[in-house]
Amino acid sequence: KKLTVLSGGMGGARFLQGLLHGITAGSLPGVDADAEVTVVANTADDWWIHGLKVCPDLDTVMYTLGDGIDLDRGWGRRDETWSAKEELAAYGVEPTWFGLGDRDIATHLVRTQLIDAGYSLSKVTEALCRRWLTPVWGDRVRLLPMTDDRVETHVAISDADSPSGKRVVHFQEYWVRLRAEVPAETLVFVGLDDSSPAPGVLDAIAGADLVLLPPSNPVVSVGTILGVPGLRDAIRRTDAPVVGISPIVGGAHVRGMAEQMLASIGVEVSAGGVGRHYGARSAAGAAGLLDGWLVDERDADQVAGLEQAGIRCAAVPLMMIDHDATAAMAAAAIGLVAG
Ligand code: GDP
Ligand code: FO1
Ligand code: CA
Repeated sequence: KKLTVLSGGMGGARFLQGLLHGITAGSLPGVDADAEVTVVANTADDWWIHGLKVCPDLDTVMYTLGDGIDLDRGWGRRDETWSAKEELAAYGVEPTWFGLGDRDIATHLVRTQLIDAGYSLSKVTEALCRRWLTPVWGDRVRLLPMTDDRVETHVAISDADSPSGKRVVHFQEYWVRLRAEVPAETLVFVGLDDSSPAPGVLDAIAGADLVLLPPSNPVVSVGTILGVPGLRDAIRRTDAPVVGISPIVGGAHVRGMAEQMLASIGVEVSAGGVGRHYGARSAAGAAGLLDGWLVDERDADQVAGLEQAGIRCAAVPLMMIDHDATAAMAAAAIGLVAG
């Protein structure tokens, strides 16, 4: 079996960890232990900082599945030290609000050198994954950037000091410095419309036996992946069933500060709102993607409406508290579209 998963950072990575746990344990219906998982990761969070190319979602997935992640922070390396960050601050170098750990910096140095030498982000990611994924998963897990092209999410916020009354900041400044606390007036996905899917991405969707949308951010993670020209169509056309898992539980993001993101594109912050935003693949003439959608038990009242919209739906526990709970979510997602 071939499974293809469109992933952001923390939500996607935790889901993948549980999914792989379920595959290894043989607890997923109809999925054998040598199933192959292709991860298509969001790269619109990427940016250049201190001369380094940093890819937070790729690295979060890579470190998580390679058992190098800092579990408390959810990003960056375990057993991290921060000498380089302190030294940069001592020089007065901005930004001081974005911290690159010493171990993490090695990843960005390798990546940046290879990019500067002309290698594509796909090739570079493959090289980094030879350290992190191959020893653990062999050929069974592949991590692909959504695109090799430069795509960056920028956010327009209001700024009384600016003549236009507005200021546009990179997603990282919005997320990390501003903690996503001020309204996101407009999201601008710079370069997205002119990007193309990275090598292997469309094939991974067309050739999949199952496509999963993990509980990743629907706007700035899955939304940007779907915005790569050709990608949404590939999902609509694949013979594989497409199932998603709601990142919204009981009307709010889990461990999240992502409310502004859905609000900025006018989508209701609810499990049903996000399910309808992705839409039913069966709906005639529409751009929907989903055959199935999982909501949390607390959102069971939304199931009937989603079913009516043409999406198979079930309400199950959706908190990724441990590998078993997350594997059970994956099993429920697969069960929803089996047979
Ligand atoms: P990011 O790139 O680090 O923001 O991570 P993702 O985009 O992959 O995932 C972020 C989303 O994960 C947030 O919107 C959360 O609501 C969701 N999330 C985090 N933990 C859980 C969980 O235990 N259950 C569910 N259903 N969603 C979760
Ligand atoms: N998140 C923070 O809240 N503060 C940081 O200083 C920070 C640094 C950082 C460095 C490398 C990296 O890969 C991720 C980093 N993150 C940091 C997390 C990350 O940028 C955001 O959570 C995501 O982009 C949203 O997915
Ligand atoms: Ca992200």
